[in-house]
Amino acid sequence: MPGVISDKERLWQVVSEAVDRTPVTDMHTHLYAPAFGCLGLWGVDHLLTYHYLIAETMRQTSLSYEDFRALDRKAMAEHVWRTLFVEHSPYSEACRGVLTTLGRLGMDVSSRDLSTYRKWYEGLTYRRFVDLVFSVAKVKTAVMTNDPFDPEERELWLKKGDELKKDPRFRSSLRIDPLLYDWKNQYRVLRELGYDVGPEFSPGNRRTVEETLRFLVDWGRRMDALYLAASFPPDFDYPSNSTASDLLDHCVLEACSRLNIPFAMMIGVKRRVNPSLGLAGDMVGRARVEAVERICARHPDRRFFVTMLSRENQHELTVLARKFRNLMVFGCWWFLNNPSLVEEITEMRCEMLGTAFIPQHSDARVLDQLIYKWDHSRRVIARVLYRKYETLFDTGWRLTTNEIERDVSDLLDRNFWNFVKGM
Ligand code: HDL
Ligand code: ZN
Repeated sequence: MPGVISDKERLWQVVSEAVDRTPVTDMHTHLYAPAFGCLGLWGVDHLLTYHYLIAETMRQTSLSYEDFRALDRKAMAEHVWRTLFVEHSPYSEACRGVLTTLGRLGMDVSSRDLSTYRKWYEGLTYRRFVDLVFSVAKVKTAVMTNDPFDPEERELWLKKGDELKKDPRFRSSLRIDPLLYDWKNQYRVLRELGYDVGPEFSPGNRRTVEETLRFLVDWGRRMDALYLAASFPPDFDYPSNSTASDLLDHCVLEACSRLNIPFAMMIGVKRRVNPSLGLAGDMVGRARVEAVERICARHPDRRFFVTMLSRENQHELTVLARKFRNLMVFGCWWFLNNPSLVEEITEMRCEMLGTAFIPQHSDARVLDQLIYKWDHSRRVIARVLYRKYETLFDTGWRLTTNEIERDVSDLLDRNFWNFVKGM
């Protein structure tokens, strides 16, 4: 066969280059296209005030939560820099990520001079910076988390509509946590938007069911959403006597059917265990994989992206994916997005799912983060994939460069699009 790889040194070279160069589709981010204006976060001060770094700073500073929150963005960034990068060595994953990003953008990280980093960004626009970051990070598409229950974003969709969808590098997902878990307040949003829903959601209230379904389909079409998504607490169960379970059965999965798109479930987050930390105050909890088993079994015609937040859930979830072809496991989410855990989880998935999973998403909130989140993940994924191909090589099996590039493209890009399209 042409291009057969005949030794392990060449094998490593082919694997590492394929993983390093393959443009990725990043299926879950909190980034925004330039048309969303100030919703798009970028620059070194936003990098330094990422909620992961705020959680780490608050462990090392004597400042009270209130005094820290009262700081303006620049002062907050300077406090994080001083606390985590000057007074202590910045080897945590989120700290290292800042330095990887600045270095990959061409700054002299060894200067340790925050003012020179800030100066580097001067004169840049967000739009121009999108071009640069997508090129450096080799990201081809970033899927946004679009929330119609966020008043600022909702207004943008109502006023600017299709203008928000013009940049093909940014695609939408329709995020519906508030509908599932805060109906008593959020039903008012649907009523304001012209959907005749009542203060209680019950399957017996056909008008509310039909109007909620109409809302989901209308907004899925408005956004051209690639999937509907929600996060779920550790105690999520399905089916269960709960508004969330009823909404899934009577509205959400039917909307996915009419839109012919998957439903993404991100399971195992306990919101605001420490409210003083804001976004940084969320916790992980072991969840019920049986709930995923039951929803996949009860809805064989629906497609489910699933990621779980607890390390303890990963083995069961991987085995479950072997049982249900309508289940696509994705990412090493949030507290799992650390090299030691990405390595463990990715190896387990390779061993049980072959190439039929999506190893990573960035969850980036600040545009610059695409650079480090994908740089760090690619290195681990390359190491794991090399080990898999090496054991294959030891059996006498021989691979070609094209085959390895095919597999890597499946993992980092095609698996996502094929699952969205139901192929
Ligand atoms: O619910 C989610 O989408 C999570 O990813 C949260 O946004 C979380 O705050 C986060 O950014 N994790 O990386
Ligand atoms: Zn997220």
